[in-house]
Amino acid sequence: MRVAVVGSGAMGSLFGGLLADDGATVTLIDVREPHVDVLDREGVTIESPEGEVRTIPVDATTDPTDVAAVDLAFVFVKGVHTRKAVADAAGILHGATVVTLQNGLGNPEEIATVAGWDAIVAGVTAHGATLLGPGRVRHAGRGPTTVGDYFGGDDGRAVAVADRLTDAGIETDVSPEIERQIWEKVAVNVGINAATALARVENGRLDGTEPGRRLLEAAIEECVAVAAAEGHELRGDVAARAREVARATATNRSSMRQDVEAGRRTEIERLNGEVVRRAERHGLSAPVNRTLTDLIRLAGTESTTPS
Ligand code: KPL
Repeated sequence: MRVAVVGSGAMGSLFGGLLADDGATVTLIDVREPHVDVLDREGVTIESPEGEVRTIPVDATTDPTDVAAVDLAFVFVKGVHTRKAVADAAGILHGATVVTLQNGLGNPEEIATVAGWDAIVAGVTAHGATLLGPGRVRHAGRGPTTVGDYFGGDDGRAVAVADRLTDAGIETDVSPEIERQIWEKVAVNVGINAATALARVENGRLDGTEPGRRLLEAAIEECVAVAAAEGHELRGDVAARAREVARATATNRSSMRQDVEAGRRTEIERLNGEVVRRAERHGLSAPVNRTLTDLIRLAGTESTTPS
């Protein structure tokens, strides 16, 4: 099987490397030249959660037009880059099953405009990975991965993707309600990421302090209302689940905090910003998410006038 990974940072390199180790012919695509040089020359080096290190041969390039047609493509760029990345990789995506496990809302829709609606398998993953340096990834933790045929149809493609990933050591199941599961992950990120980025605190402070809990719960309440307006009743007490995640990752710096501190663009427009836009469409208001979004726009490298 020929596989391409569009956006081969930590997660893309990890998934691509594990698939290559399982016998797939994998090309990793990324914009970072030093990273791509090492990947192409030496392969991808993965440190497992148990500390075992191995190097797996892969092809790598910065130019997606270099890559011949594939059977399976993963899009792992950050949501702010999806539109451009899939436009640049259009030649690879045509005819392939295209998988997105990216954070936030709106990625499947953007990818589908290039790859076609039937091609999209979307999902969520709890695997964690960190890029240690060019060509080198730490597989920080394992967790469940769930995929589904995002725009309906039968489960054929999602089942095939789940089987392929599971064979490669990435335990994956298939859900008929994948959009709701994506919303449930989004709600956790909406509750934790922007607040920790703005207050420059570790995740645990959101559960461990009164203002932290208030902010988390208010942002999530608005998110849950928007999901319901879109036909997705999120299960159980979503805020309690997010507080559990904050406790479980108490000493982590959230990804958005890391982005703000490093001067990188954040995922705010795919998370809280998207909640605000969708709230407006449904005649709802989302003042907490609007404020969090505007503060991140002010603090970071975002456009202050997003479309
Ligand atoms: O997914 C995360 C992120 O930082 O993006 C959480 C769950 C908040 C862990 O840090």
